[in-house]
Amino acid sequence: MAKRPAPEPYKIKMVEPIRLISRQDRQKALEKAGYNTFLLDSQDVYIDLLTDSGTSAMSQEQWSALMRGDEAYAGSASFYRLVEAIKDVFGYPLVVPTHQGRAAEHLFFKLALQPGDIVPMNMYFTTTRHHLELAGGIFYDTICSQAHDTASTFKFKGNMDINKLEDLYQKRGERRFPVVVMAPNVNMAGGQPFSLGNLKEVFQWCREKGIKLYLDITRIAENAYFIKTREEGYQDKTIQEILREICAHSDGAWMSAKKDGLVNIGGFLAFHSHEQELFEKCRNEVVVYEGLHTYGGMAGRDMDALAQGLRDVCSFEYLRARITQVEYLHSLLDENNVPLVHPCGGHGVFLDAAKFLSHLDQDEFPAQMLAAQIYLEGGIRSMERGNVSAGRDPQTGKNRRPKLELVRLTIPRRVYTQSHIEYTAEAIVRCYQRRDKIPGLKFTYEPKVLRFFQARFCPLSCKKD
Ligand code: PM9
Repeated sequence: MAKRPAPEPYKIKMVEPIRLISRQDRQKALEKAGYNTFLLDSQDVYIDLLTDSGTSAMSQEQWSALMRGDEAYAGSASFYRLVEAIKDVFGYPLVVPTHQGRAAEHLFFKLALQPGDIVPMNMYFTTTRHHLELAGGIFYDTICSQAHDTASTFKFKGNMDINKLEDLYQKRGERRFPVVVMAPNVNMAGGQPFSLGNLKEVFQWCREKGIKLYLDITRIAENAYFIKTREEGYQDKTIQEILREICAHSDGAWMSAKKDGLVNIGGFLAFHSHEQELFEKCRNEVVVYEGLHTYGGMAGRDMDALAQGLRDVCSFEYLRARITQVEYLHSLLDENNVPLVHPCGGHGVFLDAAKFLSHLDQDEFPAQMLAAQIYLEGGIRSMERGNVSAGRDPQTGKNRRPKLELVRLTIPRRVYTQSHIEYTAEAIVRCYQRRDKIPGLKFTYEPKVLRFFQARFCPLSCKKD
């Protein structure tokens, strides 16, 4: 039987109404949105599991911090409080704020890469790879093979495969190999963590070769929870100690603060002191795209809310309640034999759409259609993470057909209750029971860049071409 989540270390002070519209209206909303859950209006959504990005509920300490926001254009006190928090929690002394994660990625790759550089990562993330490629870099996936197998129960599927890295390094030819990027709780792999043991090995490998190691610390606290609960030797360490140990094995990082920062908007780049040169370049360039280097696109109040959010997220009791809630949904679905990514990840439950809709070809976009059907069934919004998200190969023009064809049920932090989770599981089980009757999709509109955000589709049987 599914294990009840750990009770939350907080109670609810303010509520936001939600409503379930009729099935007929959901069908109309779906057609209007071109079968793309990104194009649904939030007023037509009952339970919104599209993303954990910018959707957290803030704590009373964060709301109080918001009121302290210093909105000075230059040298805002809120900026210094943010720098202090980043230094305390992660140990990085040099900070460049940005309005969100992709802005940090843009600056980092633009300034750290030269065209033709090779950049290995533990799997890709959509915006990360896009900015890496815009800067002329060449992305390589060097994550461990277990990450591509939804049934593998390996505890650290976010680990980098050192042999793949070494192989790539040996075969690089004339190309530069300046930086390796590792992300904790790898999003596209199902929210899967890396181990500190693996990170240390990669860091050592990079040091020996004079290569930098940067982290995308967007979901670092959730990875730290898995290190504490799964990796030998870390049970007695605090989350903050683990966070400091992770960051000590890197040259710097960027963060989309909209996830583990527990805020609705924000991001930053952060560096250890030996990276002064790259820090200076980013600090110079941020004024072109984001704003002055002491706000980088964020309001003073947002920087204060983030400074507090980074301190809040270090609570083990909070992380345990959050992750056991996600695990509860995973167990309810697993008990009903719904095909899933195993083991359960940190920020959501990932359905294996290739197995769920095994009668569809990957170019009939099973994950896209499954997300649409989950909305139709229960007013629940989820997200495709498969062939549509992966885009087309620029060389061949063909769909990339990634190994993972997933639907992500992303759980916002501190937002939904146990009955919302149970309702969600029941709706998905009903979809699973009628899976044979679900058809595939075809594009009616396909954007050239990050197509999953705005693409439109219709069922294969529809007349539009
Ligand atoms: N992630 C997510 O829903 C939001 C938009 S993309 C569908 O998972 C990582 C690991 C992310 C991420 C965003 C970004 C970009 C960088 N790295 O959204 O620009 O998961 O703040 O961050 C999303 P921003």
